[in-house]
Amino acid sequence: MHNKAERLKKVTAVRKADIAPELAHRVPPGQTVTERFPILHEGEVPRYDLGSWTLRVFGEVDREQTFSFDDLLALPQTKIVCDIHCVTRWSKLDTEWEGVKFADLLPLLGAKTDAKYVMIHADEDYDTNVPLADLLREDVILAHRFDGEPLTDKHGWPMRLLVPHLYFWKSAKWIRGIEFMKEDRPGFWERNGFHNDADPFEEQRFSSEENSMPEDEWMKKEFD
Ligand SMILES: Nc1nc2c(c(=O)[nH]1)N[C@H]1C(S)=C(S)[C@@H](COP(=O)(O)O)O[C@H]1N2
Ligand SMILES: [Mo]
Repeated sequence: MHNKAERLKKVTAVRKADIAPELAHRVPPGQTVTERFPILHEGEVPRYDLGSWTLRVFGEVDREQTFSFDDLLALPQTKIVCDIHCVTRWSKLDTEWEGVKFADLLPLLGAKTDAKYVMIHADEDYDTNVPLADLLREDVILAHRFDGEPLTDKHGWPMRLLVPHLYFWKSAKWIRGIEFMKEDRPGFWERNGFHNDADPFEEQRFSSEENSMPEDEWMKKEFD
């Protein structure tokens, strides 16, 4: 790891303007870098018995299917190192994850050719929409490990989606379903004022200009 990256890690919150030039291009506008891992979600942290946890695949597919945790572990596993960016203005660089690449899973799912959109369903009553093309990027995985360890409950154990190139609300924790759709449909935050596309480098935070995000919102939340 570079010295500057090492130094950066000692600081809790670094504004983009204060970040080393060789890292600055990785930090989207309006974001602050943290070495910590904020915990954000609606509702309670769900608890599971791994043996009865399932991931249901439905909608525009040839036939509905259900995957167990072991089914997913039996598939090729992919490690990803990526930066993550939350709409509440924190970014975290060089995060390490492991799981099943969405592109590796897709051939098993029997999605119909006109299913261009996906709704990811998660507990508790969370959902988020992502175009299939975005899910097919090389670094999109269904993650079950973070930083060399199984996911913690609060970060989405046993399985979460990881879509590094979009704001982190698209990276649903506690995923339970993948629904293929012909037409796009907004998920939870997308129905509640957030941008449908969520590209952090384009600052696609909100669906309306009237919304805003205070700079220190995330610092009031829980962290690892
Ligand atoms: N099931 C579920 N997944 C969720 C959320 C949620 O409320 N429920 N919140 C999203 C939001 S807004 C963010 S920023 C990230 C936070 O993930 P973290 O707690 O691991 O940092 O989870 C996303 N995934
Ligand atoms: Mo978020």
